[in-house]
Amino acid sequence: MGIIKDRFKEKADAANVEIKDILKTHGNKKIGEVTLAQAYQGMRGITGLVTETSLLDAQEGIRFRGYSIPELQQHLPKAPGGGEPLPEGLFYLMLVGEMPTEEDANHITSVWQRRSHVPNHVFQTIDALPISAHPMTMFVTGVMALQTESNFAKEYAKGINKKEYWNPVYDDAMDLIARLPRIAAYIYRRKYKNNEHIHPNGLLDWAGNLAHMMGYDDESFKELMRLYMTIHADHEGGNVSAHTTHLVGSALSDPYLSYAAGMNGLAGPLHGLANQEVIKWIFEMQAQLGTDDPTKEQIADYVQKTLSSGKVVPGYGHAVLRKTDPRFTAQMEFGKKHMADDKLVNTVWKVYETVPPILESLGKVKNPWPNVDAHSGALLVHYGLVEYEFYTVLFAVSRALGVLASLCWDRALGLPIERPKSVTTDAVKKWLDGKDEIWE
Ligand code: CMX
Repeated sequence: MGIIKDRFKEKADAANVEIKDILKTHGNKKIGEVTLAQAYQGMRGITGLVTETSLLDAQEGIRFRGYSIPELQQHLPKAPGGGEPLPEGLFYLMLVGEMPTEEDANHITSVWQRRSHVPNHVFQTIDALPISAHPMTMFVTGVMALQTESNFAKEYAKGINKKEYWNPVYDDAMDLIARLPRIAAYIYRRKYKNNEHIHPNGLLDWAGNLAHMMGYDDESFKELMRLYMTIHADHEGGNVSAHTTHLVGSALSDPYLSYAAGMNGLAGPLHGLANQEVIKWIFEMQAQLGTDDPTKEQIADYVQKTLSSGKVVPGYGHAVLRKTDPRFTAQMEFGKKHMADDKLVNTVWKVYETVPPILESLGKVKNPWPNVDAHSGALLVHYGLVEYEFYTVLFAVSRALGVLASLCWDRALGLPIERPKSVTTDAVKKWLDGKDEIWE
């Protein structure tokens, strides 16, 4: 087996023993209570999942295996001469549970380089879609076409022992992550750059190579990609993309099917598609106001217009977070370092000063602060990546790191098929009348 695979298996075996012991002694302890409102309103705040790779705190933000984003920026290995973390290192941290050495991160870079070949039928399948198709449609279609390569599906068909499920799932996760930059870049060049493609550079790291294949060879853009791929990777288990990947995987659908399902969820405007919506919203505001440098007063008026037409302000609010998203702050720091005078980036900062008090004044928005999607687009536009419909594809490439590391853990821990209980309103009414107790 490979070095990383061995380390992962060792950790998973130890965790299995520990979890068995916890469940034997404490399995009947209550972890919370569920209210009727929670059942009707998106299951907010119900603790009902185990995801090992990261944990979200409403006030502080995400921690990956205990490390906050600034701590990741400090401790994760960097590309030579670079200042931002290598996503390879974050993947190692999420998978193995320990901070990687530079050698570990470089090892993953070379493994992903080796596994990055994308068979031709994947490109042909993408090419069969009209050029007008949304990049996320092309992306998920490409991933589905790649499912022909699943080791897990082949091994399952042969009758693999359930104790071994984790092994081909691990291989599928590594293969899939390795291949995603090529698929993403292909879609970008097909849709926006006259179908003129750029070969991978075997000397570059995973995110650097993605930038290169898209046609962005500026070193600071590569740094942005490393940061972007790191901060979008995971946000504990309950968000739509992570939960869907986990849920579909629990039916033993292979990692390609599970990840594609999760990314269909990421493509929703209340989740990952919000990153395109933010820039679309700002571009529309600029067009309506006739300026690329709106004042805070003009922005406030535009926000009110958005709200009064029954729309959300994209990039603001969160189901769990109750403070400015540290992923927003990390991007703001990047903006200050690399493009402090950029007008669009400055507009994003002015929006940040304007929107929270307005949302707060509505009295119903639980979190008026910006999330990760409020900032990312403006940084991309700075480098010329103005095609905002593509942004969610970048999010999806990054999100693979978290959801596929989690899927490896799901199978290594032998987690069962997920099947929570649902009820009908009729049953609820009977239960409230004391006539039905079957689901108490
Ligand atoms: N603009 C306007 N209204 C908002 C709002 C926003 N940014 N955020 C929340 N609200 C509204 C909700 O629509 C809801 O209104 P109704 O009661 O009329 O339906 C009310 O405030 C309460 O919602 P909430 O409990 O604060 O938020 P939810 O947990 O239901 O939803 C989220 C969270 C992210 C979907 C929501 O804040 C939103 O729609 N934000 C804009 C879209 C966005 O940026 N999504 C990206 C999230 C990050 C990611 O996953 O990538």
